[in-house]
Amino acid sequence: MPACAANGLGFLSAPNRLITLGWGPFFADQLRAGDGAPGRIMAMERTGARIALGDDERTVPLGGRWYRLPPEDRPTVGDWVAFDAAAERIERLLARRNVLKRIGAGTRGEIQLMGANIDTLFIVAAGHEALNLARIERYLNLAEQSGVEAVLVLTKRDLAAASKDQVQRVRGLRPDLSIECVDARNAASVEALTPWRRLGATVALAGPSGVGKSTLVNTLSGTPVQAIGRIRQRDGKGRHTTTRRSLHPLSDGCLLLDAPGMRELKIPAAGERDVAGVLEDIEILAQRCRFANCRHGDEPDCAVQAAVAAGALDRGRLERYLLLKEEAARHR
Ligand SMILES: Nc1nc2c(ncn2[C@@H]2O[C@H](COP(=O)(O)OP(=O)(O)OP(=O)(O)O)[C@@H](O)[C@H]2O)c(=O)[nH]1
Ligand SMILES: [Mg+2]
Ligand SMILES: [Zn+2]
Repeated sequence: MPACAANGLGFLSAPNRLITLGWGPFFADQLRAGDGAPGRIMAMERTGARIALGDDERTVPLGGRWYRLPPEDRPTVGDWVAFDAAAERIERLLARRNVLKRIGAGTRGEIQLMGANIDTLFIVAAGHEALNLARIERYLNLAEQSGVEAVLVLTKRDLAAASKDQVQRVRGLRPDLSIECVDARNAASVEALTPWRRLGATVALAGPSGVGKSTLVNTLSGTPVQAIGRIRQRDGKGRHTTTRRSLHPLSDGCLLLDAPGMRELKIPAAGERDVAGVLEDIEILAQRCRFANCRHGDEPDCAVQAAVAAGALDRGRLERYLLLKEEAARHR
């Protein structure tokens, strides 16, 4: 589906549609004569990069040449590229305004890209439960390092108001931080987020599983574009409904980047250590294993072992992951 057919701005000409995808002089100045059409990466799917070209959308596999580059130089969601329509391939990655990245928790510290060319980061947390200040601060630092404005969005205000005490403590971290409390399912309630929905702006959502990131995307879109998780009765936690990063154009010409929530393992011996960086990609792979309880050893049809065999996943990284899981299971 063309990126803008869904968003009510279909009457715009192709160059204007590019503006609703976040196009601007910073990128236009980088185009050279003979370059193909500019396109924005909306999602990295199993079959390749889904690229919005203004009036068209294509999914193209990433050629092997990209994998010879360091992870930071490979295309990621939110990137602008010069697209060669005849060859159906990405010619060139345009320089980024910024990129949100984190270091995987593994000892080798692999870089993981969370999204490129972001204007605002919505740090999403459930307001009815205890806030994890350490996590919020990590996201605040991440936004600052990348020159991205951060907003704290506290969801589930219909269940309980966020505690004044906790909100005060967040204010202690950054006195000028915008904090918005919403019922993510309610269109009137999420109007509080309108100031950040500027034409061509890209807003990235980050936060743990089950806090309502995809719910926000759906309510702000006005249509169910993303699958929503059910909450487990046992502990009220979400369970990784979203598995890929993807950009969603809204009717007012801004874009939301939805992302999978990250699970955190707590390892008492080392204090509260966040190993989300190691976990996320392996757990996403693991969803394609034949067995739901696969231990990624010698089970048949193990997607994680297949990724190691294909050179897409570092074996040492998998070993560290299995070790952490084992450790966490012992301390549960
Ligand atoms: N009562 C209430 N429920 C909410 C609110 N926001 C989200 N939910 C519910 O919380 C559950 C999880 O929501 P999701 O949007 O799937 O959460 P997510 O952050 O996208 O989770 P992952 O994709 O796993 O990272 C769903 O059952 C939503 O209906 C809210 O503001 N109030
Ligand atoms: Mg989600
Ligand atoms: Zn497996």
